[in-house]
Amino acid sequence: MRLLRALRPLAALLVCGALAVSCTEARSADSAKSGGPAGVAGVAALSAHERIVPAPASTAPGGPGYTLGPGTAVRATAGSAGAKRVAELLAEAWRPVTGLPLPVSGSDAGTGRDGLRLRLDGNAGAFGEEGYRLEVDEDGAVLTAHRPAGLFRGAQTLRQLLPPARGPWTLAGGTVTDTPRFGYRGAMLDVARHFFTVEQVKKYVDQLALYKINTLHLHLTDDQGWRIAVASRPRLASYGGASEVGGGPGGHWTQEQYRDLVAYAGERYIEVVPEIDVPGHTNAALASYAELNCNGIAPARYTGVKVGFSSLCVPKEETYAFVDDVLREIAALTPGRYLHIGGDEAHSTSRTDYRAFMDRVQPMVADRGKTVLAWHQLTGAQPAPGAVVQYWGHDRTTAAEKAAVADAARAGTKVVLSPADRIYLDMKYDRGTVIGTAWAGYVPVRRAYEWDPGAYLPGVPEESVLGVEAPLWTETVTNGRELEQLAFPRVIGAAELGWSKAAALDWDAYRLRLAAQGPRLDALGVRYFRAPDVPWE
Ligand code: NGO
Repeated sequence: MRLLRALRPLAALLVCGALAVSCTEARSADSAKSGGPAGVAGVAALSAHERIVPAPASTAPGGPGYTLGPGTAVRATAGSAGAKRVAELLAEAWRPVTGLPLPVSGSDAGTGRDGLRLRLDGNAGAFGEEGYRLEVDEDGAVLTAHRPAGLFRGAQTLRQLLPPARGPWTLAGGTVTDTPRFGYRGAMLDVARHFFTVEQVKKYVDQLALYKINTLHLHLTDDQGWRIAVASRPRLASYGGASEVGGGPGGHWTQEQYRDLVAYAGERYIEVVPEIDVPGHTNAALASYAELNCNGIAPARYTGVKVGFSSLCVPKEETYAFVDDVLREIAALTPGRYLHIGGDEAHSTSRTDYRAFMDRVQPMVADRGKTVLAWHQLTGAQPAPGAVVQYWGHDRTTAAEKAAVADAARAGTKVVLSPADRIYLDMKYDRGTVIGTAWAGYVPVRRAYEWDPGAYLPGVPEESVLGVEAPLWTETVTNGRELEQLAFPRVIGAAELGWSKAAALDWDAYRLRLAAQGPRLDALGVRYFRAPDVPWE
């Protein structure tokens, strides 16, 4: 058995190379068979490369690996501020746990391979924006990418190759070559139902980054609170932000705080998508400015959890001056491509009004140089050319509603998949879960993982799928611990669905690899749910 194990890296190399199959695929299938539901023993048998989540496109383990020591430095391609920053972030992640100095240098001059080298290679275009190659041998590690984002993703693989909590700090030897399946791999946080501080969101950003998530969608406004300062409409934040579900004090971010958060995410190559939900889900705005109401009377602030009762006044010109003010300021705060305009559950807006509203508002997004993202109800209007819709239906969603999304996809609209009964992180895991809701049913870890985004929605082929996003709505979530309990481990599965090739998605293998993440999550202080369907070590 031991001999077999020792020969496995070599066999994997030969087989993967000869048959031109992904080594990860071959090895996953192998571990699924040998480990199967064997549980904890199966987890212990996993090699360092087999533990990487999301599963890389290909791995070829081999050789003794490199042990970090007091002399280890991290060197980045000369002249690239991006590469140097990735090197710094890697060293910052490792210093506390290893106690090593890990000096960073912005020059990779010299051909020596000692220590860690982060290389940008202008000829490595095949890696695209986020792909990378990581080679580790006894002298050190060389990480190569075409773009700094690829170095950052590869640095997360490096982090996962290091033991989570105890030395010797040996990086497993071998090569990982990796590119993502989808370009959009998101998580959403609703900071409107309950307010979260920038520090809390940064912590979440750090946790998401380790699993190669590249998009953070922030649901900034809803009936219960408006969380971002808008200079031209100050009452939105000062009044509309001072409430939340349950009657707490709420809160809002200044534009400076928001910029800081966006920059923090940006350094981790996570694009922030701000959402201003219109025309429904707008009670906080309607309460702040009376003229936005058709009857000119501002309603009281709202702290309950009902949906679908509020609407901006579609026929009034004031509405568009308001939306334009808000979108102008939010666009100016957004280096990213998208402005999310919500559009869900506008039950108090007539169909005709909804269409008229979207016809006016979508061009405003384009005028600010941004692309429209909206919940899939936008297909009830005319999605603008280039608009992206976010599908949040579930198994019981009507065929007609699904068909409308398929029709839009056929007409060129791209789709982000967030099926509620799969990756809504606010759904309870099971009947024992205390926080969360269950309107779309319970979502155990297995259910959250076992679906293929490329073949999920009838009539929406893989080419139309931009990627996946796991939303966390916070009607019941009031603090960081509850957030982590619901998000982890399911958001890790969403990250893998977005990154790993379809052939690598296999529950029996994944549950072992996920279990192997337990000690790493423990070391990072992530308060994850020890789901019963995963054989945690
Ligand atoms: C729905 C609704 C939200 C809720 C959420 C709760 C969408 C897109 N609109 O999802 O307002 O908070 O469910 O799970």
